[in-house]
Amino acid sequence: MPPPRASSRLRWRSRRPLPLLLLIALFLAGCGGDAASTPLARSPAPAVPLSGAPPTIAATGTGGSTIAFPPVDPAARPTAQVTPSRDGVSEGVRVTGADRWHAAGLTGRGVRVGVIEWTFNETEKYLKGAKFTARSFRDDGKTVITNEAELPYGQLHGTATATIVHEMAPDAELVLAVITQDAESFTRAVDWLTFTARVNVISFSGGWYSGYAKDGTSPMAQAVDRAKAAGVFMALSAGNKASGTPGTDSVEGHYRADYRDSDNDGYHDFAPAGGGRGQGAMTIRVANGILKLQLDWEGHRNPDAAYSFFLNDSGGKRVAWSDPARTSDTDTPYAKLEAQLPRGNYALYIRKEGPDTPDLPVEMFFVGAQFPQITPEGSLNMPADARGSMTVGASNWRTDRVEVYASRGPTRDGRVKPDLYGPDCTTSSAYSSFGGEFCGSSAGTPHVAGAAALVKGAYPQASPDDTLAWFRQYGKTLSGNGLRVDLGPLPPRG
Ligand SMILES: [Ca+2]
Repeated sequence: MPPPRASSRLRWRSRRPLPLLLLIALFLAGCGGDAASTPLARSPAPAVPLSGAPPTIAATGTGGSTIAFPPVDPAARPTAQVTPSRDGVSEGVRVTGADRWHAAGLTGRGVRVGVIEWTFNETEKYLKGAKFTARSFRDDGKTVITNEAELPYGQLHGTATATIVHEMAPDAELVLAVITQDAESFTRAVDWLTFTARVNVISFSGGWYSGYAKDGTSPMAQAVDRAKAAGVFMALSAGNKASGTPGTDSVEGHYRADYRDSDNDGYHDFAPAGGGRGQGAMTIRVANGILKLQLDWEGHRNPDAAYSFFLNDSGGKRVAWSDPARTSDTDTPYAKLEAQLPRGNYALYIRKEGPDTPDLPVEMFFVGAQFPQITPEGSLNMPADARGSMTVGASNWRTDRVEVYASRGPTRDGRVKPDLYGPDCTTSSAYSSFGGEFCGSSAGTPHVAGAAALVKGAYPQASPDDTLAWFRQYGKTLSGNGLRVDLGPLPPRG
């Protein structure tokens, strides 16, 4: 059995074997079939009574009702002095002030949180004391998967995220939804959690990188919008693809450019860092483990265009090349490569296929390599681009700095993302037995989801935009320009 991964984020000096990370839109065929699930009993949410005072917060999100939160005294919020965890509970509970809400009896009781993932393993060990049910959106109905090939983040990732939600909102009821790598299963899971399980919050630490327009129009994004319109706070991870250059410890990232072949050698000109004449190839460093590359050319708009890419070794020999792929729901073309190559330098070439393919924007996401040229802008995954998404980036709990690898917007239609940051590199009971921290937006997202559950428990009338407005009022401004989730002062008793 391979060693479990202690982090959702891949690092250059990763332990062997390099675990799979998501990137992938491996659109598996024929996903369908609902499995049986445990019926959910709905319980009323006890509320902290609203005092009837004038509104102090205006919702600033898109749509949604606005309620009047009672005034609170910001000075009543003590400065958290957070030290590393000694009990396995995430430092994020104390960083965000959730511990103070717990002490006041605000624990998310009566709130239901959906957590979406590819498997939930060892829940009996790590979700002890939590109230939860599980539902499968796989053909085989399983909720516990051990085949690593089906798991973009490994076996414990889902349980680790659910554990953070539980630690943040210990009396919230969890509904664990197991999906496949086909994005269509995500869409079904969101609709079921929203309209059948009737959750109040959804947490999803994952996403897709290719095959869809990153402008909030994909089927996944539409499902997110439906959920939000129905009152669900959608906490979705932004991803960790804003780094991945040599000299960093990150081996995942994003490159984007307009295709250009000014020297007519048949290959995309990679612009050198200092400007000047482009080069026909980019020399990338491949790490140990599995290399995953995906190339998009806005195929949803250009279904007849085709691009491909390949890698040459240092001797000029072609050693790996892309395969054409299409999404299962929208039939959008893209190109992908998954390979295991010896660690070292390789020349990456991108070219157009066929005389009718115009010059289009090309975008590549990579895992298991480092690129000398990267594009942090637009490095979001999907459906973090959704209008209804409360997109969460990673900020380090110790420093309150935005992580250099934290994926960012804008979306292709120019909207700012992420909406919030959540603490990462926190202690995780699921991962700590292996000596690791839980880093990346996968860790930040369930902290935000759990915080949203606490607000919802205190203010059952709060819409998703109301909850976001609460966080915008009381969140901590980060160095690196972002807002880290914080519960803020205790709601007044009235
Ligand atoms: Ca060229």
